[in-house]
Amino acid sequence: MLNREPLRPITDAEVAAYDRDGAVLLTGLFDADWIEVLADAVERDKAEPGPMVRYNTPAGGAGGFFVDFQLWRRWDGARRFALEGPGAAIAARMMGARAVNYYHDHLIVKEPGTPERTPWHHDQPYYPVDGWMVGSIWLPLDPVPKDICVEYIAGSHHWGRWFAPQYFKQGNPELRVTDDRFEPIPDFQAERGRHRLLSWELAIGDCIFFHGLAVHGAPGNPSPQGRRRAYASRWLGEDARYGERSGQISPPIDGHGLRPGDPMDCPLFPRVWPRD
Ligand SMILES: O=C(O)CCC(=O)C(=O)O
Repeated sequence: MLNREPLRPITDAEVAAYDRDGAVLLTGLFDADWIEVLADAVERDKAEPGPMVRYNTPAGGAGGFFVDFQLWRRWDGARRFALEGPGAAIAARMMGARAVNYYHDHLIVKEPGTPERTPWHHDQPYYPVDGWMVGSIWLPLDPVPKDICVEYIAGSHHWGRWFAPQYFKQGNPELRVTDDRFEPIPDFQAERGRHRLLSWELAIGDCIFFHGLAVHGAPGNPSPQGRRRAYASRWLGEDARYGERSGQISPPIDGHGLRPGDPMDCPLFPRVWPRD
């Protein structure tokens, strides 16, 4: 069953944990049929990637760290997920939003044997988006043991800091995008012992909801068994505005026609909540 609403109510305690920590595990919200539908879109995309694809494993390297965006614009299952799935209701509830627009999707696959980490970062500095209601659903398409789950620094979304974005590929070159708020990102891997880190084991149908300013990073997937396919979707509440940026935003979505200060509402970022 492709559920349109979450399979169970989201509790006040889960919303409070999100507000406090910036990331929370939400168990059992998606029917397994959604995972199959998305997995089909993912396999199609891997065979025929989009124009923003990134291969983050060096040529000839073990495993494969594959990243792509905007599957929902090309593959029917991902489109249905964005427009008809329970994500809109989840995002509205978690962000306390009256209205939600779909921003984009971000596929992150780590094939078995992938050593590369996802570097520490937070998402909103990559986007030309200002506002507080910026949230993601990180939905794995494979069961995720805790030791390869994304890790979040609890409370980091409240720091009021914006770290300069970096590419995920080896060496982590910075994107050439500027904003007065940006500062170089500290070496959170070296100082991980100084923070409260959150990560979980996830079963099929579970997801993590996290804030656009929550600092996170992820281990590789070094085990020879088990893929780690994650379908992340980005959702914006009514306070999100198109922000002035110069340089390389990511993903580089253009053709929307928005100007600085505009609500993030247009056919490329469609209104998905409330439902018609
Ligand atoms: O899945 C990962 O390795 C990282 C996910 C991530 O960085 C994101 O969804 O923003």
